[in-house]
Amino acid sequence: MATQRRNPLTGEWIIVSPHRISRPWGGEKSSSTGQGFTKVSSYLSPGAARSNGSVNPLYTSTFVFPNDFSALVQATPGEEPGTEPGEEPGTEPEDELFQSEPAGGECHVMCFSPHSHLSLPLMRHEDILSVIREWIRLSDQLKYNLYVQIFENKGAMVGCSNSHPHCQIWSSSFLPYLISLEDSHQREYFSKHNSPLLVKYLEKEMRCKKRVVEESEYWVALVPYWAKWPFELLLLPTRHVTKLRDLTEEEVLDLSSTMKRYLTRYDNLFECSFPYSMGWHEAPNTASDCSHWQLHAHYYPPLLRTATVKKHIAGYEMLAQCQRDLTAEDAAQRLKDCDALVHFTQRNID
Ligand code: H2U
Ligand code: ZN
Repeated sequence: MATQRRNPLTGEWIIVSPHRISRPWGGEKSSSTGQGFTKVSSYLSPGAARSNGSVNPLYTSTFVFPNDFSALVQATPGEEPGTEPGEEPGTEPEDELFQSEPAGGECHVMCFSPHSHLSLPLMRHEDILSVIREWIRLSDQLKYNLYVQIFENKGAMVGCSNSHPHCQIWSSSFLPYLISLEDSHQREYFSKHNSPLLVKYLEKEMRCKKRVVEESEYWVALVPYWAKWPFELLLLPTRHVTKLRDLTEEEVLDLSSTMKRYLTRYDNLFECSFPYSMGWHEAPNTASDCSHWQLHAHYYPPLLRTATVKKHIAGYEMLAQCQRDLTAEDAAQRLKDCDALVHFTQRNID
């Protein structure tokens, strides 16, 4: 029988129907590598000319630059794009059916390292550490905006346009919709139980550990009970932390090795460079108390059965409710069965 599980961070319900997993697949198969780029793009490499003509420095570690095609730009007073309510026939300025708000902000791109062929699981600990330190620095530096979203789109399958390993940082003058949803659910839980939702959730998960994939002194990566994506992961600190900048040096060091381990498992699962969209969710930069919020990162990989068969959010899922075949517990077990230390490309290399 199918069941439904509730995501307490968003209130969304997910149908779990494991009996469907064995259905035949005659649909789309994607590139066999999971990276799927038609050609290697050089725009982000050291010394390369970007599409707007700027030339990248000969960087040797991480490299951050303002996105040449920023979706968000700092608002200039009096200059708001688009048609405002009241300007269209039949709408009033305060019409609730035609609401709009300014969307100011800035977007940056961060190249992880000078090496175009090294994704995070293949990088050295100290180089992963530089990426983490840069995430912390940027989130702190951009905190004058209301929210800083750090995210990585990895692989062409999730719409990544450039094969050079990189992430993006969008900081906005407004609270993005999903953050506001998670904020209100965590706030509500805190006012009812006097404990942060995700702190309590981890406490309960650690009693049975059947969804825990990676565990260290300071971090846990697990397939959440309510996972929507087949091999979704939720990364949580073992202590209550609201912002990236509040992490201790020990937690930062440990994060670099924990990340390397679960990302190696990801790549080893289907022996491909595992595609995903990931992002940090830290407490918003609102003046109010944020003790209800627990720092976390989400990993949403699109792959379902092999390196080439992708989960589509379409049909019933697009029109009614999301559904998964593989249970969160089975997905966690499959990831746990993968090697966390040796990447499949480095087997048999002395
Ligand atoms: P994605 O691969 O996740 O799309 O990120 C690459 C970003 O890099 C994308 O947002 C930016 C694109 O706008 N970019 C530049 O700013 N300059 C370039 O020359 C190439 C890509
Ligand atoms: Zn979240």
